[in-house]
Amino acid sequence: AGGDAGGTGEGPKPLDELVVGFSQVGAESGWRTANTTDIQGAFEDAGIELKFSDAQQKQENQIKAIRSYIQQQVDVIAFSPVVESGWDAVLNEAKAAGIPVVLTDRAVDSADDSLYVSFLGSDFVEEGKKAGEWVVEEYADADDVKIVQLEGTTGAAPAIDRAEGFADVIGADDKFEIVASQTGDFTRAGGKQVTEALLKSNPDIDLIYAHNDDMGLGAIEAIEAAGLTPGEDIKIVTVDAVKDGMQALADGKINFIVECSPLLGEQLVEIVTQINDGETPEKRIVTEETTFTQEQAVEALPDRQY
Ligand code: GZL
Repeated sequence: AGGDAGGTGEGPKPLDELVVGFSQVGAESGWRTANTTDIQGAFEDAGIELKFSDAQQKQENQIKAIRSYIQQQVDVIAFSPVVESGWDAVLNEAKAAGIPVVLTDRAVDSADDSLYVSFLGSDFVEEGKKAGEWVVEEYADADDVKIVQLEGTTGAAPAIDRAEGFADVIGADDKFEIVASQTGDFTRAGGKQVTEALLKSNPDIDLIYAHNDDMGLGAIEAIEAAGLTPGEDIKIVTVDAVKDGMQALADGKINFIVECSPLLGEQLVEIVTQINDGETPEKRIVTEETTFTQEQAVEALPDRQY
């Protein structure tokens, strides 16, 4: 597999000669494992070789994986950057090697957007706003609302943007107060530990806004361990809409979920084939996603793919 995919040199390669290197964040959440399964399945269906590495949520492992794909002269490199910053050096090495890079799921904050061909993933600010809009509606008649925020991985685009979108919306009314905000690193264990600690220091909170279902599920365990009823004594809003989150929503333990689709495999294959054919993919491709109330979760659960 030569360094230049389609665009220059000998023109489009047969798909069974294409090699793509993918660096995945890790396996920290239900969303992540669904994302991995979908991407691996899409490349298998397309008959395109996918070299895959799991970085255990460490940026240095992703940089090592990308360098290894450059050494192997893969045709395209794709990755979901665990955090936004610190990528320019390795992305310039890929550029110097003539290997196109595609971002999936999360963004990088590089000023130089020539370092990647396309960014495929959700609009996380929009997701935060959707969560905020539900809170404003839900507490329309309340005088003051105390909120705990469970943040995703520090420095990760979804954590930064979901906090920004949420704050934009609830910031319009000072009856909403985020009394504590801490990272649970997108994991169930992290969500449980942080909630246990924050319940002790903030016994009278009304709502938990968790940046993903897994931290919300951890919060449920902590709330129940404290003898309280999740979804009633303390309401919970999360993002993702993976099966376990949707089950908790249907069971009334979570109150609202903003969907973040992990099903990026087919669109990533499409981008890779466009690059191979010497075409220029869209620079920014935003995934389609919706929101779920408890009633909608009961309806949707039987058909959920992930
Ligand atoms: C969002 C993705 C986030 C999910 C979490 O696109 O990056 O990472 O919301 C996952 O569940 O850990």
